Amino acid sequence: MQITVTHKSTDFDGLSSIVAATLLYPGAVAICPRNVNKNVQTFLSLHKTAYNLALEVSVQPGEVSRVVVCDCNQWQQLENADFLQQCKEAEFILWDHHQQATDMPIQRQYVEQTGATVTLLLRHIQEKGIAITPSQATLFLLGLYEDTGQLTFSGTTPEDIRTAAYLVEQGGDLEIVVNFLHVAYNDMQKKVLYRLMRSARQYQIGGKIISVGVVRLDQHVKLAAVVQLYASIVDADAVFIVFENSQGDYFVIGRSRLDEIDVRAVLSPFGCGGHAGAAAVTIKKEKGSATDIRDMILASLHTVAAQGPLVAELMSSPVMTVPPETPMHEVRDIMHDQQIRGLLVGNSSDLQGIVVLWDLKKLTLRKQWDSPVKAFMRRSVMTIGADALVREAAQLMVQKDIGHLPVTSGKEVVGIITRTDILRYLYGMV
Ligand SMILES: [Mn+2]
Repeated sequence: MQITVTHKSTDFDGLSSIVAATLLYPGAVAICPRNVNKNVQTFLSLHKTAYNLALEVSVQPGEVSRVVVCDCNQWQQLENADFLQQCKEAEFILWDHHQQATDMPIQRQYVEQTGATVTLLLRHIQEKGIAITPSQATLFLLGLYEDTGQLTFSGTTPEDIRTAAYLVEQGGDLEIVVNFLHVAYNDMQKKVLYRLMRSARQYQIGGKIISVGVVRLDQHVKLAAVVQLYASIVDADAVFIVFENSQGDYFVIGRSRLDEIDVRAVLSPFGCGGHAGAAAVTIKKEKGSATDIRDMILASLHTVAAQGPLVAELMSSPVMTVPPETPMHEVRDIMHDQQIRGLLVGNSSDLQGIVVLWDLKKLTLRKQWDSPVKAFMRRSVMTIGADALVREAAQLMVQKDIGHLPVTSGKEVVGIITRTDILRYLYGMV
């Protein structure tokens, strides 16, 4: 007998992966854990018979010839771990998109960083020309959409998006998908959300908005959905919530919507599993108080956020300046000849102002072109340190709506960084 298995607290990616795996391994039976997420439970109560699922393995361990593990790679995540560990004759195969090393005796593995595990399985299903039914396509689409936040999470790959198109072509029903992805929040979840709204604090780290909160819980609550909702309400780039249970242990959930904030890296000092965009970790109370844990997360955030190119690496240097008495027609000619959109006024140790191409548009009278630049320049000039991160410069430009930032080292102006430099950086061209 061949079986396909997935993690407890089964989500749609886990469920769709064990069903997809039965297509790749004909004759295999998908074993659905008893402990599944609420929306998966609701879906199954209506669709159970549409898929060939079993709730338990009906044979002896010695009769299992193959175990296909999907969407998880640790023994402790599996419901039937004890049984499976006795399947000494079985070939173990892993299909997964998580990156941490497995502790199972895997003989063959298909592990890649796709947005959902089911994408990997569907690549092979398509290559082999195996047909899928509309109800299978709908389930697979649910798995794909849930794990990629409807194709919006930063871990979503082009292949995930192509796979979504393929599933819709095969009859995947988007209306059903949206119906089951929508989660209704229960009273306890709402309470946790209110507490989060009141207690979590916003920090600005490396130019990003990070929200960190501590909440005490006295009963079991499904937290991931609450944290997700909280993150979208407060509009933070990343959130980390420390939940303390009645025994004093902690459960930390991190969510990020930016590549630069890898929540798994931030939580890695605690031995965390998960993805760059979504990770969670259990921490024993011996590690310290809830505020100690929060401070450790903040310290780790500073280390992770401190990574990235510096303004000094991207700025133009040396920087061109003109004296305040320079007539505007000369300023215009310099900008034209040098193909620059902004010019600093004063000198490198005494910055007096800045004039940008836009300011020239205000000049309508002929005699204005003979007036000195000091009459038209902007006097309050925002600057940034050469040792700041490029992404901090980007943040400042967006906040203040400016296109040029003179770069300082001590009191000296040592360069300039422009909107164009930032765009080249953001699009990965440097
Ligand atoms: Mn998954």
